[in-house]
Amino acid sequence: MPALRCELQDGIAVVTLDLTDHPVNVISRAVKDEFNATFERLAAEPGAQAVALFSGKPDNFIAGADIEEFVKLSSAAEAERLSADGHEMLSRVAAFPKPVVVGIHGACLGGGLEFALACAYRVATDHPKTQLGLPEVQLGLLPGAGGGQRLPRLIGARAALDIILAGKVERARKAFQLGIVDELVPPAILRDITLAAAKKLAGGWRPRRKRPGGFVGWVLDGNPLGRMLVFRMARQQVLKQTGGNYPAPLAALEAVEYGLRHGIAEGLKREAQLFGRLAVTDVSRKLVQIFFATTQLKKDYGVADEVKRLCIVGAGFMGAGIAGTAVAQAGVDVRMKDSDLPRVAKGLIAAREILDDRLKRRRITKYEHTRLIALVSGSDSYAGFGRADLVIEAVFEDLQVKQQVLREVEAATPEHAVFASNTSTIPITRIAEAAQRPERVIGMHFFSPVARMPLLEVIPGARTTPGTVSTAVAFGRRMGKTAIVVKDTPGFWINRILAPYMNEAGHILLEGVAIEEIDRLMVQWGFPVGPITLLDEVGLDVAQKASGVLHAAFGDRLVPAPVFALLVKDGRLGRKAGKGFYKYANGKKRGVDPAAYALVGVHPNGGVRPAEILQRVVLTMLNEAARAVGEGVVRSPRDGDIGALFGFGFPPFRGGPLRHVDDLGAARVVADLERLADRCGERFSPCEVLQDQARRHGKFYP
Ligand code: 3H9
Repeated sequence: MPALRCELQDGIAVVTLDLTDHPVNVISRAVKDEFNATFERLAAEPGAQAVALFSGKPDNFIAGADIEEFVKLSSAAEAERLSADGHEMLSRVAAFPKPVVVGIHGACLGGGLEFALACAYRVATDHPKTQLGLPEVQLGLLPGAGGGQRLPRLIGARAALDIILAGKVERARKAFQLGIVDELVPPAILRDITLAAAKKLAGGWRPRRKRPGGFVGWVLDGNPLGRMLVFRMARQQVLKQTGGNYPAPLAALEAVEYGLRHGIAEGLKREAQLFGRLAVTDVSRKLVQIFFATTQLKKDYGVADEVKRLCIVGAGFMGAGIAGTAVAQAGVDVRMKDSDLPRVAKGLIAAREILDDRLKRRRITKYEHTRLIALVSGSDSYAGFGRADLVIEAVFEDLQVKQQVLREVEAATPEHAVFASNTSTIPITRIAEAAQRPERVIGMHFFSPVARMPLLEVIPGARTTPGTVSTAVAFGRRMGKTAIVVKDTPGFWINRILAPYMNEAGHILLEGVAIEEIDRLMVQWGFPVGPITLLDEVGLDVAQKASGVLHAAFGDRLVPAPVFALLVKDGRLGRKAGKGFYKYANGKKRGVDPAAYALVGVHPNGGVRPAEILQRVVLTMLNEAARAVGEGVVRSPRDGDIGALFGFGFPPFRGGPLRHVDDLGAARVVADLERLADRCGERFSPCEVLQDQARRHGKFYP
């Protein structure tokens, strides 16, 4: 089926892109060929004075180049050619003898935006679905169809680098303010306004564009010296943020700088070369795999949920976080309940803060803010639960308390309502023992802070029905979360694989390694924060409780390092208490607290070598992850890896713990674990899954 339709309307060639066999529009090789042929024809078409391009999809403009094609690229030269072909097509659009305009509604990303940038005029709808950006670096690539050349020329180097180096996607309004889009219109008049612009341009009118950024913009972007400063600062920031682990942003920076220095033609050549190199790197391959794994996960259990009213029991930090995120993301009616009104009031304020934050960051309008706030209400009774479709409890982590809440909720809610527990340590099947309707009981384990953490673990109990799982997954997704379905075993997936990692950091600390040193090494390895900082963030009491449960379930292998209990006893619960391993003042981390060393009775003395620290903390996590996969805790290595990436920031360029085992090779992991078991103890004994893989050269991924 051809992807392009073309019709003449009042002297304008209206071209519509619609890949009928694909959910979104992408620019594949075949689409490129069609564009080339269409433009060749239109150049010679006397009835067309201008060209206007639209998408035939209801909510998508162009999602970029076809990422599926990247997977098949076998050499840098082939990838370079792909980019050069894109340049050729878009240079033809940019130099087309008749004005080409675009009417954008829906996602306009990567190659889609690069197409738009090559056009003479861009009109976009002000709809929330209209988003524009160059997310290529998120795939370990750079904008390879001229984005790194045309965007800085349009909006200035500073603003362009801000988008390109972070792989940012902006809403239409912001894109308009930045000057990426020429006109912003409601969807209903997109077509008319775009055609009118095409007509005016055909008549000789030229839009006048102000360079954004005013005087400062001129000083920094408009002269070589200012630009040098911009690039130097950008390079420093990239190095700081990527720790040198991601080559794409630096390559993108080079392509932009080179183009501004040597002209667009040379810039495009350099861009193609760098794109070619990046496309075949291991990092890009991993990030592309993560993209596909995440989109596949969106489809699993992909039935529409019917949740219109969400009720929450427990208006504490978690409950309020769930309430605020649910209303902000899913726009549902939310009712909170706690035991007394002051608690409810506190919860309502905390939920509202999430909406205030969205307003401040202009993710929602004032009008939406007011409308959404009105959707959240609270009470100290179960009044209002009669209309609940889903109830999430976030009360004290105690089996009896949770079972009591379950009984009360069942009495107050309709038959169809799902009861979800936000427990992190209690088996769902145990909670459901108190249920009249155990088939409607499930676990929804959110991570703190709910508004920011992207993962949700969904845990069916022994008697939970598939329909209940679908409701929980679908609602989690509406809340903007990536949901993985995990088995009802202690620690589920995330805490199970985090526990040995945190414990090992504790053991190493007791052997005399400085706290900052452990954290620094793990950040250098690619984690967003080190394990000791993570402990402070999670809360030492929470970590102690979770590690206690895991110890009880799995025995000495997961014995908690004694440091946690010592800190908890001293009231050092981490950031929330203003003291933990680190000191905190005014909400900011202020360095390691020497008192923490005194408390655990060690003085940092260098201790274990860095290479051994890395090996111990990483391998113990990989070992536990492999074991848990063997027990079916996650449904696939893909779910396990996505969980680790989104749950606690396992370094994306390493693909996830199971992908990392594959990269290292099970035989090597087993040999290293055996050496560690001899030296440091039985807890390192390689699990059966790894031993088996080592014997038969097996892997988690085919
Ligand atoms: C690029 O452009 C490079 C250029 O600079 C230079 C080249 C030389 N390709 O996410 P969804 C599929 S790099 C192939 O569930 P949503 C996706 O896999 C590209 N397939 O929908 C899924 O397939 P399936 C830069 C793609 O509404 C289906 O579409 N662009 C592509 O939640 C539905 O996807 C990006 O990085 C693609 N480009 O979100 C944007 N995009 O149903 C990546 C999507 O068979 N895409 N698919 O499993 C997105 O961010 C989201 O998909 C989007 C829609 C926001 C567009």
